[in-house]
Amino acid sequence: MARVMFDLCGAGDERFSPYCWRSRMALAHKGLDVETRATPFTGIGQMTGGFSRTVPVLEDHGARISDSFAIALHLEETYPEAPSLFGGAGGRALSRFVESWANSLHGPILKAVILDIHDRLAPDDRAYFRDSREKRFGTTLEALQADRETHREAFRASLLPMRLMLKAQPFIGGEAPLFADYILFGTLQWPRMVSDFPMLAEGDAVAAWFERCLDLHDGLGRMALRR
Ligand SMILES: N[C@@H](CCC(=O)N[C@@H](CS)C(=O)NCC(=O)O)C(=O)O
Repeated sequence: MARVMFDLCGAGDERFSPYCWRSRMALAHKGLDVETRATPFTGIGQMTGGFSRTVPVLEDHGARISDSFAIALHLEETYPEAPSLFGGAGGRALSRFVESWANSLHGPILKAVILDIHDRLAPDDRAYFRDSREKRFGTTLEALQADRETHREAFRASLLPMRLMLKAQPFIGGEAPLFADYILFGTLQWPRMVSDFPMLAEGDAVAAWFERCLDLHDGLGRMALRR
């Protein structure tokens, strides 16, 4: 296979990285086959030959790209005949805003499921994850997740712009999804893949949009292995 994506994995091969999901969906949108290579946190540097400290990394016929947005730009430029990920320069620029906004949701999500993420990891990754995240937050994973309802409430309140937008159109891209949808989809697929703690409220228009996204590309997101 000439196209390989290094994809973060849990101990049971769960693929849960929000950024990797953005790239998986972008590749599917373009109709491109890819071998996704299971990559633990502690294997990223070595498996990518020192190229990147983060995943996703895409190898595409000799090109090597890290960063999910850069991967989408590469796909758009390299495969212009396939369905567009941005719908033009304006859409590309606006997607940067969606990226920043979606990334701002990662704090409350992470705190709500941080111990669940830890528990999905292989032993080496568990030690690395606990050490690096406890240093970052200055407290234990247990203490962070103990307050998960509060973090979830903050997260749900932050979704208001999306909720209001969905009154006018079914996707951020309009009538059909664009990369901007995959950005937020990745953000929400992350807790779904590692935790039974539902981040979205039943009956929320954002939950309905997320369900639509799970069905895209032959149910790529819905069929992903969860343990
Ligand atoms: N801006 C990057 C962020 C990638 C990123 O932070 N990936 C995480 C996985 S979700 C990672 O590789 N973390 C490595 C680590 O924490 O050591 C992107 O959009 O791809």
